[in-house]
Amino acid sequence: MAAPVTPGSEQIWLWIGTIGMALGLLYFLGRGWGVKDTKLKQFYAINIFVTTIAFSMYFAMATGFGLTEVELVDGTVLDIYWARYADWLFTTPLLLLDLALLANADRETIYTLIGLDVFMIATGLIGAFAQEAIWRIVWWGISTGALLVLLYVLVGTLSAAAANQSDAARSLTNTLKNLLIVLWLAYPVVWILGTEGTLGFIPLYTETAAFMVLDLTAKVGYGAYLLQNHDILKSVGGGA
Ligand code: RET
Repeated sequence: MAAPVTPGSEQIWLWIGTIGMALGLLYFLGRGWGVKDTKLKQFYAINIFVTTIAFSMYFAMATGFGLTEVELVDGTVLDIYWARYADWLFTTPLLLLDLALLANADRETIYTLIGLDVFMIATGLIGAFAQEAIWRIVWWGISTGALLVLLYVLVGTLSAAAANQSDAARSLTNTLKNLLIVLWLAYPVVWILGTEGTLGFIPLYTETAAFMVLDLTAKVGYGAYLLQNHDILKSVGGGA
């Protein structure tokens, strides 16, 4: 086991992320508290899970537990926040589930999306720990390929579902889909330009800030926007 590593000046962003996720969690808990409708409840439950996981992983990173060092074959030492992958491994499938349930996607499609998503995060994690720059970039390519297939399947699923959705549900689905595509595509860009990619374009300080803004928008922003629409969420999949 590597010696403990202390976070550098990027720690400030990790604390802001921790507080932001805690506030998001409290907001979802507060709003979801008295909800009786079972469909609506499941959306609250998903977003409460997402912010709970993210809060704990941000806390782990801010306090140094979620950080380790990876030594490359050329002797370079990288600070790697492994806790990000633990967060994403569980939260990204849940965020996809929000959209899939809204579109009333079938079980096979949901499993396909989740399978691709887990593969994407797992291969990204391998990339983050690979000891040769070239293999890091190759794993990044594999993970990004999975992301592109995932987005392709998602767009196809959502457009097929559109025919059976109310106008309001379709428009909410579209807004969330566009938000998801833009945000999720930014992750591999930050990764490859940041410390993980070893190309040295973005320092760890800036990279940490960028991931924090993306994480808060993709979790709290996206969830809060979704949960503004109680009437639509109650009527998902037909019925009242
Ligand atoms: C990694 C590794 C490099 C290649 C790709 C990646 C994709 C990450 C994504 C993460 C999404 C996270 C979200 C978090 C919510 O808070 C793992 C960076 C493609 C898409 C939405």
